[in-house]
Amino acid sequence: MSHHDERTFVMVKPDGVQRGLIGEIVSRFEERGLKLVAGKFIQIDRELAHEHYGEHEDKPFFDDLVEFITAGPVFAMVWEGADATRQVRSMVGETDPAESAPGTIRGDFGLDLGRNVIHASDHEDEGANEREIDLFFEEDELLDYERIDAAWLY
Ligand code: RTP
Ligand code: MG
Repeated sequence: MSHHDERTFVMVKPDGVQRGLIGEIVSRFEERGLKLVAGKFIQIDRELAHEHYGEHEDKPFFDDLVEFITAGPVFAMVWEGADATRQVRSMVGETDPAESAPGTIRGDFGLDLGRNVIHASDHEDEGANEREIDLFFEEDELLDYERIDAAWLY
C-alpha cells in the first residue's frame, strides 16, 4: 500500500443482493481503478447490525434499519486507492436515492431511502473506514497484490 492509499469499507445491502446487483457494483469500483483487497458474502446478525449502525441507535428509523440489513445476505468488501473513502462515497450518491444524481449507484439503482442498495464508510466521520473494516474483517482477510494499471492511474 503506497503512502497516498486509503482503504474503505463497502457492502451491497440485502436489496442489492436480491436484485442481482453485486457484479454491477463490483465492476464500477474495479473500472474506476480502485483495488479490491477483501470480500465476503455474509448474513449480518442483530448484534453486528447494532454495532455497525450504532451511531443511529436513537433515531426513529433504527429498528427498520436493523430489520432490513439483517433480512438477507450482504456482500461486504474493502476497496483501496487514493482517497478511497471520498471517491467511493461520491460514486454511491446521497443517502436518499431521490437526491442522488444519475450515474451514481443509488441514482441509477435506488428509489427508496430505506432500501438504497449499498453502504459505504462515511468520509465525514473520521476513522469510520478503519472501524468498519475491523468490524467485518480479520487482518489476514485483507490481501495484498498489485493492480497492473496503477502506474497509469496515479
Ligand atoms: P449507509 O450508512 O447505509 O451507507 O447510508 P448513509 O451513510 O448514506 O446514511 P446514514 O445517515 O448513515 O443512514 C444509514 C441508513 O439509514 C437509513 N435511513 N433512513 N428514514 C430516514 O430518515 C432514514 N435516514 C437514514 C438509510 O437506509 C441509510 O442508508
Ligand atoms: Mg452512514
